[in-house]
Amino acid sequence: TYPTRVDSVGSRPARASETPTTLRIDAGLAAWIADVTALTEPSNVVWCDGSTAEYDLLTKAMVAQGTLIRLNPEWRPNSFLARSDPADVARVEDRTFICSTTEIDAGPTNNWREPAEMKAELTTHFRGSMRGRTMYVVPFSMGPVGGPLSQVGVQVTDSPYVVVSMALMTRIGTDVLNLITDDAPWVPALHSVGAPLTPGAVDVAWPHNASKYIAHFPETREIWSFGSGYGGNALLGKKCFALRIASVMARDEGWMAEHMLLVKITSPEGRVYHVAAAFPSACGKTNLAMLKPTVPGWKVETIGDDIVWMRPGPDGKLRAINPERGFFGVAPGTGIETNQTAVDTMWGNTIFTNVALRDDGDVWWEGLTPTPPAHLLDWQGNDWTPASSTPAAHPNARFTVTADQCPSIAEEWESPEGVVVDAILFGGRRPSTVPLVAQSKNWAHGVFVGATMASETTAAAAGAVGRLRHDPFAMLPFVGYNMADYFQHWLDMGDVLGENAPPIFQVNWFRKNDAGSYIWPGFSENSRVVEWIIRRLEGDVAARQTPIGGLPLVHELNVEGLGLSDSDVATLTGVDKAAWLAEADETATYFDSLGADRMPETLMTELARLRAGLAKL
Ligand code: GTP
Ligand code: SPV
Ligand code: MN
Repeated sequence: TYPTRVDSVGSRPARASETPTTLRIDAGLAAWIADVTALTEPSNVVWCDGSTAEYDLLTKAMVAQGTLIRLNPEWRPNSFLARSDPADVARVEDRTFICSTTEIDAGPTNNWREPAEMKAELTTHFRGSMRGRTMYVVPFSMGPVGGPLSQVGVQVTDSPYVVVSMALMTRIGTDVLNLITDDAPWVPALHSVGAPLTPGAVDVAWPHNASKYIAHFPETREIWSFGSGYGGNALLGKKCFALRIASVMARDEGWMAEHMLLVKITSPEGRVYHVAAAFPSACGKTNLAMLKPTVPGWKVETIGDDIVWMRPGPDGKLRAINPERGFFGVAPGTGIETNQTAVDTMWGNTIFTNVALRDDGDVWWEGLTPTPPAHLLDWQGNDWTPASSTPAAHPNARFTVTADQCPSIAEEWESPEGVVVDAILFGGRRPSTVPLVAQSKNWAHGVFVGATMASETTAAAAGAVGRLRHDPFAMLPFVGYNMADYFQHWLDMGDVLGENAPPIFQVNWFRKNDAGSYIWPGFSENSRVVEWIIRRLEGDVAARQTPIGGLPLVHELNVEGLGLSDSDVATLTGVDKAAWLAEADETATYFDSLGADRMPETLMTELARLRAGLAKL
């Protein structure tokens, strides 16, 4: 290793020649760092080595500066609370851009800007944007370092909060730097909070800029992010690289980058299966990834909770890795009764963002425990009591922690070659229409089900919550190219996989009754659905074939002891003809909006089949 330079190099702008001399730095990387340094004018440059000493130094500095609050080490060792600016609390989809050369390649679902124009506009924002701040150079790997399915990038950022978050969420440091050579592709990821400091000025706890841009250049595989310090806007390895840029790489190279969890399931007979599941943001991926089954004999272990990269292996089977190193999980609703495993994971070494602070120096949020403490400081630092009318934690409050602390982590979670995917699940928040579980008829029908997914919006993105919207494959905000082309890529992967293509299932934990309450208990009880799915893979249970897929026979779905009425079970396992006909009409309109000339014929045929099948019911 080499000494990390945390000392200031003075008030003049740093020069790129001031890179560590003990390390071999790729010339292309050095040139990029020189350009970025000249553009953003930081007061010093730090090459991050990913060491514990570096992490500790950064957290200490942030505590002194006010960005982090150290939690009581008795309850939560080496853990911190960050309170973001109230105007910077979630992904900003309306400020997220796909800058392909032609607009059609960004598809109708993304905001598009012409690349040169966007770079010109952003250059004016980045000019001098790091004045008075330190610029950190963070080499990171998505996936195990050097793995055959892994990819590397370098994030430059002026946010130490982003550096420590990247350290938890990705593999950062010197061994990654060694992989960056002029003949190996790497993704430059430029980030600034956009809040230059004038000499003598006092910094704020959470600097950001009202003008935000999350820009992607898919053809040149570059990311430029300006103005936000939060989550998916700023930790550029995550949604920006591992989904938006990687989806383009995957299309070009014959693999898949998906918004999915990944679990290992062991049946009571000891047979092992791996299941990947795509649910939209804040729709239950982390919870299913850490499922504690209530059904005796079943075991679920965690591999990933948000992103999966999949590629056909030498044996022709689909192999998947979790490209991340940690979890950036939703705090509210995550508690001892719903996800004990997550609670156990964050025993220490955790960064909490926008949760409430207890008087004893620990954290709290809605749903952590059944009874709120009598007094808290809310996510903005204001006094809060159970009588308060606002939530103590922001609805998109998050915990950031490495996956190796998770008690349910599978031993193969870092396997560089990945695990074989035995089934794929699609789900979302659907108060009506969609049953608890349905098995797609075949790959093409499964792709149709993925393409027609819809879900209620959540606090994970800025904007209205609870609005039903199309969210194909849970990838609406994350596909880096034309949506119809992305559907075609899924169909093409089915052709490549042939008989190795894993069966596809649709699930819905969020069906509501007329009174507006969830019918299905969810959480640990989702293991009953997992059991049915695995039994289908094994051919042990039958399915009732319907136009929307194979549904459980009522007596074969284990609902024992749940207190569900016969009509509840009928709702969960039935086909509501009128609702599905309306859904089909809605799908036709949606497909049309994606470009009739570009939409794969196969999916139009699936839609026609659905309508014909429903008509006969
Ligand atoms: P992102 O990290 O934003 O991609 O979210 P995610 O898909 O990982 O969602 P997560 O598992 O964090 O769950 C989000 C919210 O949904 C939490 O408040 C959970 O408590 C709630 N939730 C998860 N699973 C279930 C379920 O089975 N039933 C119900 N009713 N709520 C659930
Ligand atoms: C999501 O919104 O899907 C997340 C959180 O997982 S973020 O990293 O902010 O994208
Ligand atoms: Mn997510």
